[in-house]
Amino acid sequence: TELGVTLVGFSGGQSRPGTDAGPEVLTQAGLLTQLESDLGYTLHGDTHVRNFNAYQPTVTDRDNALSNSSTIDDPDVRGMKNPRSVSAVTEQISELVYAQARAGRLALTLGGDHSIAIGTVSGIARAIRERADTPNDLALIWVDAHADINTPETSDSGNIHGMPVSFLTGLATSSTSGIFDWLQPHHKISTTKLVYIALRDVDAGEKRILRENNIRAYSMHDIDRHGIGAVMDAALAYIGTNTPIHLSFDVDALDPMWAPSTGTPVRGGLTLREGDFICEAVAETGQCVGFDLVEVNPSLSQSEGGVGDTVRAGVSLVRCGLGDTLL
Ligand code: DIR
Ligand code: MN
Ligand code: MN
Ligand code: MN
Repeated sequence: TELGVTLVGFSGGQSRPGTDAGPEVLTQAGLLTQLESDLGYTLHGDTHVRNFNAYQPTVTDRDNALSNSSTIDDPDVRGMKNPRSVSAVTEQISELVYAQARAGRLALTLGGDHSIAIGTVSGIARAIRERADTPNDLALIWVDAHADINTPETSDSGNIHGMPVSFLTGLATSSTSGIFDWLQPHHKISTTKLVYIALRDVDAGEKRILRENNIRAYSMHDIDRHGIGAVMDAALAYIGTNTPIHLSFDVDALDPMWAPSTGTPVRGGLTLREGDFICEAVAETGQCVGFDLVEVNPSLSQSEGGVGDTVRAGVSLVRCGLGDTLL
């Protein structure tokens, strides 16, 4: 099978340095080699990590152009931090991932912070609309402690990694030049095609958005009550067959016991087996067209061995999502 790989070294969607090194530590652990030798994938795309932190957006604003600053002059807009940088980087990712998905390849993206999903999901949604073998629009399964559906106006942090789903669904829009004005209708997904799993830290404004738009969400409470097997059955039944699926997995969906090296850990999360099961269940459908693993930050570790634990968990999640089976 053909795999389109995109390795995104980027941390500008949040404020803690180090998550740009996620793809490096995952590949150093042998992830891509395992996908080739154990799972039989043929790899396409750039298998070297691209440093998107160094990517300079074109600054058209005259005040910014006059600045002598050596760093990107990227002032806040509507409270968003690094808006031009995140917009430019995700636009690039969207084109790269679009090309992989358009060619019929399963698009694997390693992040990087979760803002990069503005690029991955938009690129795949667009490719799926053009592909004759995929009659239905893309569905999105978002596995995360957080809903990442703040609009710039509901966000307390201003971090764009807490907003990707609002831009992808059109709940947030921007017509400011250079700030997500590249997002077209063909890049977007319907809120009816969105399913959350493992939520447990959702902002008040986000809860209102989920409720008002009747968005399908399975929290940790639902997983405790019904078990991960029943939750995945319900999630996949809601999406239906013949619908391509993108799985965007934030490693902080796992309990910090399994994945401590991440920017915003929240206790009370998934066990490693529950996380692997989610990925296995999506792989089993045969409908998976895209997979992101994001927010692995090797600079952060609460305990000795925490980075190694997190990387091993990440490798396991990707293997399971790409069809590795236990027997
Ligand atoms: C919070 C945290 N809801 C925010 N979001 C995180 O900043 O909007 N997402 N950590 O992964
Ligand atoms: Mn996230
Ligand atoms: Mn199609
Ligand atoms: Mn998260």
